[in-house]
Amino acid sequence: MAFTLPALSYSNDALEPNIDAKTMEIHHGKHHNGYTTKLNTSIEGSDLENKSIEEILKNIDMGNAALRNNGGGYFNHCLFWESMSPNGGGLPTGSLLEAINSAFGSFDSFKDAFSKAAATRFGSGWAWLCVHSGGEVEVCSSPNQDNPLMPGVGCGGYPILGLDVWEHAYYLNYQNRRPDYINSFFNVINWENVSKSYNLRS
Ligand code: MN3
Repeated sequence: MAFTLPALSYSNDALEPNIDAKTMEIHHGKHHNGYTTKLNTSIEGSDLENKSIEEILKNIDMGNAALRNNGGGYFNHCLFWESMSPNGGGLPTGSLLEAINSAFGSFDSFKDAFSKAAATRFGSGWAWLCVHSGGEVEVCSSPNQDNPLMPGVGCGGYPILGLDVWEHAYYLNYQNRRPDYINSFFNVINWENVSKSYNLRS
């Protein structure tokens, strides 16, 4: 089974002014579509065709650049779209909020740690909130299209929230102001989806 580009559950302009419509159109329709097509090419005719993307990434040969970049790019952007909502922002609730408070002391301290991970990732990459089995949460970041499911990357947990800090994710609207983009991301975080993923993986 070939992987397919998932449709967005909101329109390209739904996240404005935090994420502009043109960026969403190009990011989803061109960049994510490109990773999807190249992922399919890289697994064509191999036994990976029948594996889930999680299984592929967990067992990946990090020397296989085409699979690493495009498999990572496919998974990361799927999570990114689900990490946002036009009705997002605010604070998580329930067991996820408890886990965040337990790990960071407060939601504001978590926001600082996540924002710092995103702001200090040199060049292109991602910031993550991950859950470990048992429910502990941790923040980490990774370069390029790597993610913590891959061997030896990040904190080794399961990513439940991801922020793309490649310039293609924000440059049209924010130019060099990555910290402003990071701050705006918090206005659209879909905590309902992140909580669902937390409950599933903890
Ligand atoms: Mn991207």
